[in-house]
Amino acid sequence: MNNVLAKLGLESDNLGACSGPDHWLNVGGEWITSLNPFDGEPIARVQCTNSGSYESIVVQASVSFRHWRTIPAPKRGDLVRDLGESLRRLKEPLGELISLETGKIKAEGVGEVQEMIDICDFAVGLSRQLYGLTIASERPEHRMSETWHPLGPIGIVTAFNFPAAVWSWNAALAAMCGDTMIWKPSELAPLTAVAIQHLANRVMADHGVQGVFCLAVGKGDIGALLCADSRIPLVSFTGSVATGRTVAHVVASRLGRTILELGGNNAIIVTENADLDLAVRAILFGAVGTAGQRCTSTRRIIVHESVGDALIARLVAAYKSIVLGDPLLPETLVGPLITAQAVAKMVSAIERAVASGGTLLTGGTLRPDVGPQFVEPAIVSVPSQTEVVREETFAPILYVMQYQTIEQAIALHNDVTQGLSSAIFTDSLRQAELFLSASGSDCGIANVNIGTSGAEIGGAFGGEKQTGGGRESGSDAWKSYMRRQTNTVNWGRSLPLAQGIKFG
Ligand code: UN1
Repeated sequence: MNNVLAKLGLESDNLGACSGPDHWLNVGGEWITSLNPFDGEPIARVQCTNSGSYESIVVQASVSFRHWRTIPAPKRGDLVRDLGESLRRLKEPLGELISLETGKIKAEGVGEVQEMIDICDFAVGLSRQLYGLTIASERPEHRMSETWHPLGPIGIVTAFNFPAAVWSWNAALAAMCGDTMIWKPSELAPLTAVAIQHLANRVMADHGVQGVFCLAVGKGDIGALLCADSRIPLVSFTGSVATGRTVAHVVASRLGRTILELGGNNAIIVTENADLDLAVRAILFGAVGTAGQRCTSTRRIIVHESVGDALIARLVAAYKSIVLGDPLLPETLVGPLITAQAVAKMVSAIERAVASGGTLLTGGTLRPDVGPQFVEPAIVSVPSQTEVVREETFAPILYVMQYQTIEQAIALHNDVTQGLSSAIFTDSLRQAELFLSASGSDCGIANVNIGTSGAEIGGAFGGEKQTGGGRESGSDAWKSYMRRQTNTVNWGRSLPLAQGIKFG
């Protein structure tokens, strides 16, 4: 069996995926094999949840919720603190497993675990800050306030590319808020989920609770059950726009809530006075980091025509030095794409971009000599924002367009259906502030002189338009995991009605 699985306490190559410490095996569904995208070899098999075991998981999460919601929030924070501590201890092997299963380089795998640790710390702090407002009542001897209560057992559906951090953004906050949860991970990264569930099981056992964190490995069928299940008041979904639309529709039809983190088509504007050294480094990380498979990856560059050629020359030179290879080796900068279909989509997008007038400046070559799912990151210069440029292709393709005026750049920037992350590189205060103003970027995240990816957990993460409007992680995103109650207390001896109504 693989060494890293043993380091994470997973004793077998055949893992049942489960809800709690007693249910590791016999979850009843089909077995799926987690493949290493680097060489296409199997890592281990995981058993999916079937509809029967799904039912017992939801019952467990519902029963556990009734107890968990009564535990004071700072005490719930203790559990999240211990989750963070175990992640600190297992940062290296868990980061390695993420790298093995998703193909992202190890530095990014370990970075993802750090992101989990950070959100746990954040949630622990928040566990003493679930503040509600007090409101001035219009009636004498009355007091109004807002109280935040736990919401229920929630559903968390995550994607392959951040198989751990995105769960933790939801899970650390939800657990601290008093919710229990059922996690449906991507079927492309089930092992990472099993390892994390294993760790969560131990933390829950140490605290004498169960069913706060539950896992239901499966394909779309399990996601569909969660969306249709009226016992689940909130479904947090990360994935494609197309699936997100179905999730929104199904959950809304039972009047449930969603948090949607869907596609991005993130651009960087590089102005005539930008620091090109900074811009090139940020673009490289944004466009080829995680092999272009972040929802925050940089996909479009909108550069002022006076510096366009200089920027392109530097980017092409930087791309030539990219080392493709085994994600676990320290010298590797870019690993494989997740599947053969992802490779095919990248190749076809480049072909379409070229067919619609684009010029392939570098990359795009298949590299079977490195591994079956390797393609060199590509830069394509395009004369205008054609259809393919407006689509999100989950691969390292960078489209470059040139502009003349900042207004034109912002218009191009916003002329896509997605609205997740954005950036401007400029030394002009006016241009920077314009980009951040109401007439600037229409995205949920807008940065100045840093790239589109690699957000810190302290801010609310999410985007507008077809990105879905959800917010996770920092700031006041915790409010989505709770229900708000407006309380009016009459401590006097009369019963004045609001709006001055006299009744009887
Ligand atoms: C994602 O790609 O789904 O900002 C999340 C970033 C990371 C999270 C990406 N902190 O790039």
